[in-house]
This record gives sequence, structure tokens and C-alpha cells, in this order.
Amino acid sequence: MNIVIVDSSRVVLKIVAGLLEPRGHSVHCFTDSAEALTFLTERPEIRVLITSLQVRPLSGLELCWSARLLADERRPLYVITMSSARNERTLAEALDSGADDFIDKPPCAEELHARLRAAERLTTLQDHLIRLAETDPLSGLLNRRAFFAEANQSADRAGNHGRLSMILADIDHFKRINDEHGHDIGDRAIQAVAKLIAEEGRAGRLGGEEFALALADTGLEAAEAVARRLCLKARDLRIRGNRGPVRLTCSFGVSTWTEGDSVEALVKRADIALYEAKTGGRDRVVS
Ligand code: GH3
Ligand code: MG
Ligand code: MG
Ligand code: MG
Repeated sequence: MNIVIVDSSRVVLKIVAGLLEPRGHSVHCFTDSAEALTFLTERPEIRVLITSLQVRPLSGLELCWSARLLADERRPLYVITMSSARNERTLAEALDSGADDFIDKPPCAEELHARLRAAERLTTLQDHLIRLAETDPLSGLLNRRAFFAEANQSADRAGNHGRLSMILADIDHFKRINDEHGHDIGDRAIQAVAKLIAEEGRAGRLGGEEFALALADTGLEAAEAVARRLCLKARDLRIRGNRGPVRLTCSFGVSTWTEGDSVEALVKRADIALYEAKTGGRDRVVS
């Protein structure tokens, strides 16, 4: 597992890291709790935080609390506090501040390993549940809720200066594919289009045969080029049908971030463009 350890003493850090590294854990040590928090924020692969209660500039309890907020953002993070002065009050305070567990300082090796096994069971389960909750089972893309959550994070990063573009895609006359070839072939068509779109970036399935692609650091022209490429690739798809290969086309709407924009507004503009692509004859890109 990826583990962050925070303690004011380099000796303690060395002792704890010395217990963990031989067991194959990847360990990152900090004497400064604010630096540790920045590192945790930037590195979502960290699964366990082991922090002493007596650290600075953030106290151990403050660090626990901040780590808990990170963990609430769709991210498994197991927090273990460490103190040489274990008593009921510090234990209760640590747990109330968001810690999952508590160990003595310096920790006993057997106990530490057992507690980390518990941490691994829990974070593995959380990972699994988060993935299930975010994934559309048919296409393997992000589901609608997860797509909007991620797009909002990209938008926060884009701020007013960065660039972010949105592509909406919808399979043309999909009802006909279902009617003529059956629902299973329709499902196969959804999967084939999803795979094409996923090759271009973080994609979501917003509904039946409608997809969205958020392109970070991408302006309008580059996004239009991506949509045109997808439009051509969709034409070339051959879906395995019961009576030979089934062909399809898709329509695309493209929009780009402007100052003060919201993700909802960005998607709305792409949706209006998509509607124009449909009424304009389908199998095309409009922005
Ligand atoms: P347009 O070109 O205007 O987009 O026409 P369309 O027929 O593609 O559009 P419409 O949105 O009217 O039809 C979408 C159809 O998609 C209706 C619904 O039965 C079907 N559908 C929705 N979800 C699924 C799914 O998971 N699998 C399959 N096979 N069909 C689905
Ligand atoms: Mg429709
Ligand atoms: Mg359609
Ligand atoms: Mg549709």
C-alpha cells in the first residue's frame, strides 16, 4: 500500500518506515504536517495516513480532519493516529476528528501489520464500491453522476484562465437499430461507440445512446477536431449483427469554457449544438 507517515521526529519516522518498507509498502515520510496534507491532496493513490498527534503546523487532529474531508471526496483513505500518551480522552478525540484507528508510539510491529491488513481490507472494498457507483455497467464509461462530478473538478482547475471543452455525442436513428436488429445488437452498438469515445479522454454515458467527453486544457478548435475524428470513426464501425455487419452514424455538439461558466451551462450549449447537428441532417459536428 501507499502510506504517508507524519511525525516531528525523524527517528520515529525511520523506525515506522523500517517496519513497513520490508513488507513491500511504499512509504512517504513528513515532519511537516502541512506538507503532508498537500502531498495527500495531490496523490490519490495514498491509501493510509499514519500521523502522530503532536505535529506542526497543523496539529495531528487538524490533519485527521482535513484527511477525512479528502476521504469524503470519493476516495478511500484510512487514517491512523499515533501517540505515546494513550488515554481515553486522546483516543476519543482522535476518533472524533476522523481517525479510523489509533496505535501506540512507537508501534509494536505485529499490531501495526495487523491494523494495516484491516486498512487494506476496508480501502479495497471502498475502491470497489466507488468504482461500481461511478461506472455505467453496459459501456464501462463514467455514469452521469460521476461524469458531472469529474467535470466539475476539471472546471475548478480550469478556473477562469484554463481551457475545457465539452463534446456531446448521440447515435443517429438508434431506435431503428434496436427495431431492426434487436436490443442486444443495440447494446453492442452502444459499447462500440463508447469505446471510440473513451480513446479520446474521460468520457461518460449520460443516457441511453448519449455520451459526453470532457477535454481538459482543450480549446474549441482542438475539440472540434476530436469530434470530427470521432464522427469519421463512427461511420467506419461495423457492429456484429445476426444478418451481417450493422453500420451507424453519430451526431456531435461541441462547446467550450468561457469565463464564469458552469459545467451545466457548458453541457447545455453542447446539447443545443447537438440538436442543431440532428436537425441539420445528422452524422455531423456542430459547435
Ligand atoms: P436521433 O437520431 O434523433 O437521436 O434518433 P434516435 O432514434 O437515436 O433517438 P431516441 O433518443 O428517440 O431513441 C433512443 C433509443 O435508445 C430509445 C431507447 O429505447 C433506446 N435505448 C435507451 N437505452 C438503451 C440501452 O441501454 N440499450 C439499447 N439497446 N437501447 C437503449
Ligand atoms: Mg433522442
Ligand atoms: Mg439518438
Ligand atoms: Mg438520444
